[in-house]
Amino acid sequence: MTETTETAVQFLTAEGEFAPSAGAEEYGSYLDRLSEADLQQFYRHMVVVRRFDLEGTNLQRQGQMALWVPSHGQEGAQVGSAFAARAQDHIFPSYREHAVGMVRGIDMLAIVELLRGNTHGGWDPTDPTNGNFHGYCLVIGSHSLHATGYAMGLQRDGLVGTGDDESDAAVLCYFGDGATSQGDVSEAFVFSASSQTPNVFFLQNNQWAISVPVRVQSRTPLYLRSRGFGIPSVQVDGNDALASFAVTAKHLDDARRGGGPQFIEALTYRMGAHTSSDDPTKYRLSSEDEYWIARDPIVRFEKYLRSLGQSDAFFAEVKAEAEDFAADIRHRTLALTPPPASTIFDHVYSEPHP
Ligand SMILES: Cc1ncc(C[n+]2csc(CCOP(=O)(O)OP(=O)(O)O)c2C)c(N)n1
Ligand SMILES: [Mg+2]
Repeated sequence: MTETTETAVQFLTAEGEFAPSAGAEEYGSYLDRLSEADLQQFYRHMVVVRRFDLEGTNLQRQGQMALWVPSHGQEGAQVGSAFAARAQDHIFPSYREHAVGMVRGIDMLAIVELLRGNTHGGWDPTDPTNGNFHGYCLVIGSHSLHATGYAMGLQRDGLVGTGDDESDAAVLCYFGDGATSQGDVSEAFVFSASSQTPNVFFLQNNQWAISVPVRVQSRTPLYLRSRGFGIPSVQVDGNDALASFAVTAKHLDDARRGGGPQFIEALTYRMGAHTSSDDPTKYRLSSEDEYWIARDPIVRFEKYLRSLGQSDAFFAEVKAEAEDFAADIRHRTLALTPPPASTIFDHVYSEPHP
């Protein structure tokens, strides 16, 4: 039905118990970087982004958006990995990395504006408020090339492998299981391996590429893919935010230090529809959903925090915060006005022409 997690690095079981898996030893020390406040932030981000995501779906159903692309179910993979990145690292998302954007501190209304058709593109990753978070990319896998090219640029600017934690940078690129079937991703692997670029390729294997299951796309587990290109790889339980954090932190460190590209396959599940234009009940069984609902990244993290003594008041506070966040997004969405048509050219030509 779905890939197992037998080889995957895991710290938290589906029941929220701290029980490191066999392959977890080399990653354990990375968890020392997390304070109690960080753990609370992990939870807060996951809960708030899930509520944000639901509001996006609601707004689409009410005719306020052309399309919505849900992140529901993938919050553990996204929040853990995004937390592992440093301020100077660059992030190349595909199109459902809402939680990554939130961790990087972008104004989440920007995602609504994009999917409402309310911008003419022109996302500026160099704007200091955008956290080195690059634009969403709907052309599957294409941004793996942008990420590789960007990393080659960092090398040429001398921003890799100097041993300086403050300035050495890496590039974290997110894509899906379906994207691994694209030529662009293979080409990115070739160039990245040849130039030993500071890339971490973070695959969220959410088990589906719209209606095509991952087993149809690959005869081997996907984490083995990159090894033929000379890129080391690891499989992680993506619904375990701690494992996602620790594994990404290690491989980003390796990449920043000049260790070349790294590949992470995070096993997760797209709990809802591919987009608001999709009906997953047409192609998958509810038993599969149930299997993954029992592995929900947020439920597991809540159980873990409760086992550490986190109070009911904290969980109630986060829930209220998520409601406020969604209400604010709704309010600001309804207040949006279309940009002047002429601004479409602002992001196309570097200079005016006749
Ligand atoms: C080059 C290209 N081909 C096809 C599509 C249509 N398409 C949109 S999403 C998608 C599936 C992508 O699956 P995956 O990479 O697993 O990412 P997920 O949506 O599951 O996060 C396809 C084929 C596209 N957007 N771009
Ligand atoms: Mg997928």
